[in-house]
Amino acid sequence: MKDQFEQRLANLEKQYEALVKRPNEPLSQNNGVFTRYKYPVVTAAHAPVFWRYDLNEATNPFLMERFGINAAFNAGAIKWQGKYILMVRVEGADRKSFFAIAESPNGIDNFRFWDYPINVGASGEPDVNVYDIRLVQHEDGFVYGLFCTERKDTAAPAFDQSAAIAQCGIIRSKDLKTWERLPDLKTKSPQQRNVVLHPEFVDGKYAFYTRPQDGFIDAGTGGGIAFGLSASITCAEVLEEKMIDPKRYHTVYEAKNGQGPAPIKTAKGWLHLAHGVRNTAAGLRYVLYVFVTDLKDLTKVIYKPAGYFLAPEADERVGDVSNVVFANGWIADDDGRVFIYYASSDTRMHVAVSSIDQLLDYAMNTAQDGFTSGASVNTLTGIINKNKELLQESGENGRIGQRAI
Ligand code: M1P
Repeated sequence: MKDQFEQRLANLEKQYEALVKRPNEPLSQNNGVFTRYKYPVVTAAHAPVFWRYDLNEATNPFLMERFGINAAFNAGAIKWQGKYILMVRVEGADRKSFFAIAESPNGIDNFRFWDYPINVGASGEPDVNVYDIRLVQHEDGFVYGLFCTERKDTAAPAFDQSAAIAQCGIIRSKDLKTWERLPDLKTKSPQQRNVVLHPEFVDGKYAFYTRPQDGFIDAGTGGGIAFGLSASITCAEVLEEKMIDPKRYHTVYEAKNGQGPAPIKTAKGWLHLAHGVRNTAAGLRYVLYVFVTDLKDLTKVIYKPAGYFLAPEADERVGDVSNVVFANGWIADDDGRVFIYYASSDTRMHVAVSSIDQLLDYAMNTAQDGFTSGASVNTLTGIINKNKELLQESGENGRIGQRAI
């Protein structure tokens, strides 16, 4: 029995080390905007062996899993003391999510969880579930984590055990290890998810991207990305939410949308990553899109390419909630690269690498949505005409033109 226990433990540890140390590889095929990587960067299997198993043979002779991990997804991200940090939404077999930090030396592989999950403390009524944290290094000196805190909707009838109320929880830290819980954000909306803190003060106030919403799943009259200010962060309250990026008919964000991570400041404007949701016969489809807001007027969208920036592909399409990509973390590195951390199908984390230059080029030079098929045909015809002219000028029309026709 002892030999079996030890053999099994040795195998578990070997497999774990092989997974965590596996080098990642960029995929050669890309669209020029970003490069995907071959392997997910964090999965449920990245949870340490000493989280999942009681390693004492006396109390666990079969070396059974005692704490199942179902998924590792929707991570906030920050570069901290030279390391690439993901604050991952880890979901146990019991469906409860919690946050745990996984750290990598290079941002693309070798992500390893810190020994303990994060204790977010409590503010008023205990959280039943917490998820989708956005990490922000604010100019006030703290790192903030804004996340969704979910509690049972006690006003719902007893037969409905799914009804929940989502609101924005807030924690802050100066070392990422100990976190101070602040009171939840107050807004007029009955439901709040996808709330993000802007990294700078605006008019001397804390600025928030919110997502007012009527129901827990259904956006109702809400469902767009809004913007609001609060004089305080220790008693944060946004009295007025100004809609800056509303949901819209026949777009990839027709049903609802939400701010991704905090925007990145660039010379051309604030670069935003968001998710858009539309309904299909197969259920909701979540994709990512990009837009840019004005440096002076943060509520003014100045560039917004049509459609999605990144959509679920191949294995990413399948998981606990299929046909979903979701991003609440990215890292703008010192060399101009941007590491975009996205989760697929509420199951695992991936990275796509781009740069500020590529993302701005994409945002500024990709046609915006014309909102009709005719407008799309006009955009495409414009691209073809310009290319034909170019090819004729370069004298290659015969060869390439034939292929095109
Ligand atoms: O299941 C897809 C996503 O659904 C929710 O996103 P939203 O608030 O936009 O509807 C969240 O629960 C998110 O965690 C999840 O990935």
